[in-house]
Amino acid sequence: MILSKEQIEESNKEYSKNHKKKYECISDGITNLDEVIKKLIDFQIAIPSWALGTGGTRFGRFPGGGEPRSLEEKIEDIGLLHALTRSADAISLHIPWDIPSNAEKIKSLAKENGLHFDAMNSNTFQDQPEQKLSYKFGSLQHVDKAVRKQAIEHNIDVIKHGIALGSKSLTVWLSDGSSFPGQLNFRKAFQNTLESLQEIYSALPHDWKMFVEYKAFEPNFYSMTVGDWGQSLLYTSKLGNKAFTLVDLGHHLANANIEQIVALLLMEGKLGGFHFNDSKYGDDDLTVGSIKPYQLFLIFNELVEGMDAKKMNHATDLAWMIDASHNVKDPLEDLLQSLEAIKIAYAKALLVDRKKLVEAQNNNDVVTAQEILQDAFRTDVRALVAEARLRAGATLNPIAVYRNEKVRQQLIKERGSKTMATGL
Ligand code: LRH
Ligand code: MN
Repeated sequence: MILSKEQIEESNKEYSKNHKKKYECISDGITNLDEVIKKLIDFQIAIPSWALGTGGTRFGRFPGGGEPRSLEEKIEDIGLLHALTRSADAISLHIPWDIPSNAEKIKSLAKENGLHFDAMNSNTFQDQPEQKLSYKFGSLQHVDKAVRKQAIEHNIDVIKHGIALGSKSLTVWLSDGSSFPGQLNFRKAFQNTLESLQEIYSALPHDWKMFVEYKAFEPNFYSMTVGDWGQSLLYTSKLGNKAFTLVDLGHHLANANIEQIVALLLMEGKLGGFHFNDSKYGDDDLTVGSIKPYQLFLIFNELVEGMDAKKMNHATDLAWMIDASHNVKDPLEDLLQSLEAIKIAYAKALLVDRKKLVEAQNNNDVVTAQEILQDAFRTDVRALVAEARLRAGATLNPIAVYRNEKVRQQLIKERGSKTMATGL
């Protein structure tokens, strides 16, 4: 379903008066206003191809209807998100859930929707129907060299799909690990995994990156072979300068200080990117900023400080991706909320008075340092984020337009109420 420019302009008329008032109110206090708005416009987030349908758990899945039945329809849905927000100009594909039937056709359809392909994701955490050897006891770590070989070949196959689509990176997340003490020799598992990753790494084109995503637990519940940022950094340091660590916000043990992990990975030049989501307990894959918005702000605070210290380009030097699943919400509305939460956290981090903060830190003035951060966090920046959308040709109020245009109803009429998208 395409949203025309006219529909967007028409919809903005209803909200522009209220927006102007709010925007004038916040903008007169900001010195580097145009720079902040430009940065917000340039900041684009990739949408996962596996999160456009209703997700589920082992206890049940309740599809909401109108789910995309093909990669083409997934591109259409992401195109709609981008038209509404001008903030989601990329797709992150998962293979084999979304194998492109005809790469050229898929690439041009994406282009028509203003989209390109971000990181490709391999999958050696499920056995495919025609697969010879099982990944029940792992893939790149497996004690059997033949299983490792099969998994390496799959990753190289995924790179080939990515090259055909113009992607420039591969994300490797491994479910490998163990569920009981004694089941696994940790050292051999690490060495098998490193050796396997080195074979995949050597198949990367010169201008590609490899992201090694860590996770503390699930589906293994005693050890994960890429279990935390330290282990991922060990792999990426041994692999080479095209390998980086990917931080999925839901992949940490309770109360981990993720913003400190981000600061140190950035310092080491080994932070590759993010899978944004939120969680209260485990890898809940909930809407970004819905449970711990202050943590998300603190992460962006470290990102802005650390990237500026290295003169990095905020929009292009790291991979910004959402990785969420939608059990009770309309997937597209949930993704619109996540996009908004990410831009809000970034906008607040851009408002932090860095000079005063460094001064307070150098004077061990703890209260002032905390007040400087909380002042930015407590600033309502929604009008700034909306202004960035408006200047980029998007809507002032994406969810309202999505509902007023009865998008889900139209998708159900077009695709049916029982369609199930591939993915989690
Ligand atoms: C693992 C993960 C990984 C994806 C999968 C869909 O929990 O975060 O990034 O491959 O979700
Ligand atoms: Mn992830």
